[in-house]
Amino acid sequence: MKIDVISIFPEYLSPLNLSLLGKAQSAGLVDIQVHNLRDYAIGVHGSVDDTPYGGGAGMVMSPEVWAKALDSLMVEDTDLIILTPAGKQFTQPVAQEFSSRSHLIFACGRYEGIDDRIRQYYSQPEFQDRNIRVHEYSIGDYVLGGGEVASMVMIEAITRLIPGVLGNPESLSEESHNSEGYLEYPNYTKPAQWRGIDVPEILLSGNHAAIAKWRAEQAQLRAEKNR
Ligand code: 6GU
Repeated sequence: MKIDVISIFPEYLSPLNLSLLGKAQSAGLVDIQVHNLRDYAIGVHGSVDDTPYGGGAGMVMSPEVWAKALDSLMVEDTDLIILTPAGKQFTQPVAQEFSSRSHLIFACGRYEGIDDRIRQYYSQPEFQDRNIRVHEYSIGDYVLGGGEVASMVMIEAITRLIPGVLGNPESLSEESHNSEGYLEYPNYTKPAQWRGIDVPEILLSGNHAAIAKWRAEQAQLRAEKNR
């Protein structure tokens, strides 16, 4: 999978080279390229934004600058993901869907966001015919300073589902026991007693069926309490 990320703060995305994703890149499973939007700036001052039509606070990112960057990266079969708090909610099923795509572009907006004509332009039939799909995603109901952290959240959730990226693929089948897509039962490791608190007896029993049943019940209790 090829991933391009476009941002005015490319250094913000340097954690993408660490840990699991660093290894996945070295192994050739994922190729992540971060691009500086300022490299595509126009005009003598090299600005990437301007005041909003209709008035109001803040600045809007220029469609001309964004299109210069996007035109250079767009190929047949690309998913363009625009990060915005006004986007659709990113969830585990969405991560699953994107994990089998060949090319993702993450457009990280700052300020009041990217001129909406970028979404409109790349959604036109000529782009659909080239299998270019445009999406707007949010990672949750709160406002971040920009799309950079949101893009990293999405990239981590998506790439760990690519076959070969996780060291232990059993972690994935454990997760799939739950429709929401993640582990919900409480976990314990040694020591069996710590600061006066015991690990639940059943987990020491070696009775795998009973342990599975207990974990399912605990997951249910937790979901009722926290969701
Ligand atoms: Cl994608 N962007 C921003 N700026 N804030 C967010 C978000 C995205 N998702 C949740 N909050």
